[in-house]
Amino acid sequence: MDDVLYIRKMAIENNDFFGSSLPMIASENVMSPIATEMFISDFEHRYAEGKPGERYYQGCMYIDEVERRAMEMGKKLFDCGYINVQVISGTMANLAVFSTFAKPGDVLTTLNTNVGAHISHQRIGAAGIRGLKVVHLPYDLETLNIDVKGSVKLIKEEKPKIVLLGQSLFLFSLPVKELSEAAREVGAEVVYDGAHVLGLIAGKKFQDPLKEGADLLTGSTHKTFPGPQGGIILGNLDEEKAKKTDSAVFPGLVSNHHLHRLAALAVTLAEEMEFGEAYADQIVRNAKAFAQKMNELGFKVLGENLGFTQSHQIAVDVKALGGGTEVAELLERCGIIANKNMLPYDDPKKPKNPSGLRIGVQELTRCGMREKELEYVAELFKEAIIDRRDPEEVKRDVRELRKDFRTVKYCFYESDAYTYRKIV
Ligand code: DSN
Repeated sequence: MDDVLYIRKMAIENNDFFGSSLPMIASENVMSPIATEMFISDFEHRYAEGKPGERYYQGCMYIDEVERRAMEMGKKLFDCGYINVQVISGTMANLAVFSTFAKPGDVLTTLNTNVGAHISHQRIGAAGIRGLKVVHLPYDLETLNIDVKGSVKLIKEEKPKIVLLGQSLFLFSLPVKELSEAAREVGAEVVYDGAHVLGLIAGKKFQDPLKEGADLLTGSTHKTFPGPQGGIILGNLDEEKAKKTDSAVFPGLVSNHHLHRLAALAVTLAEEMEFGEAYADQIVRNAKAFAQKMNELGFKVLGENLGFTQSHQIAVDVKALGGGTEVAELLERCGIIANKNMLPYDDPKKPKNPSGLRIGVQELTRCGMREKELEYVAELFKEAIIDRRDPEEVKRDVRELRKDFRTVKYCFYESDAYTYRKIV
């Protein structure tokens, strides 16, 4: 029992910690209360391998309804003909697509990690696990974006099977149209990894990659899309490609597809249809206001001449202020949670002490903060990092601010996101 009590104590303290801090990791979010409820439903205990109505188990009539409804809502929300809601992570969504559309030895073009691409796109990640030859697209430090001319040339020379677009440090929309045209010429599939911006796409506040020429949109469902940790694959595929992609997920990579997650995803899809546009709009407003204020307060925010950001993220160069590692740790002592991040001019072979910080506003926005509060958060960043005010004092102000912003908004039943729900 001691171990159980200890683990529970850790969980309660973790709730308290995040509920009294400023969580600004760009890949995280909190679920709505009804989506959260799905995690303690009996779905959590069950298996449902196969498709709705064609399961390998009995007892699946209720999850069949949930899965059918999730698929219908997802296709409607993202305006597409194909969806897979069984894939249990964004990395697995990528691996399923890599396995469907390329074989070992084939070329995949993508960005490198220092310019923001995800590890699953790389030789050390899912792309390498599939045995793909990863060739990096050139990047333009002026526009903080893919170098279109160089990339078109590279795609024509390398003739990849997959042109993969999308990043984890994701500030601006990408040249999907231009690169899709080049990809068509060499018969490559265009895959857009929208893990970070999925909620902004759903809310129509970011480019719609499927409309601009991408064949597939992969993602995770717990960042700007504020659902359970999990994955999703969307697109417009013919029947044969759809079947192959589904088979890569099940029976390829996933046995059971975590039914409580699926039910929470279904709830989140329904809530996004109702509240997604308002939420995405406020996220982007908040990110821009926060970036502008940080810049005014003396921080070196990337993309000044580009409007800083079009997404939920901002990137700040803190090399002269101690470097990404030191500054992220200092912020943690102040109750502000963000992560160190490589910036596009950092050496991709040295990720341990990068120049930058990546900061996301999606969770604070979800809890009701608007431009005014984010501008105040920027002031707290200045006090912590530039003025080097006592971290305990900054933390007191953080706690004070947070008290009024713990309720999950943009959903049907608003309630505190961080209260630990004790069963006994
Ligand atoms: N590594 C995550 C991120 O923070 O962006 C995505 O998987």
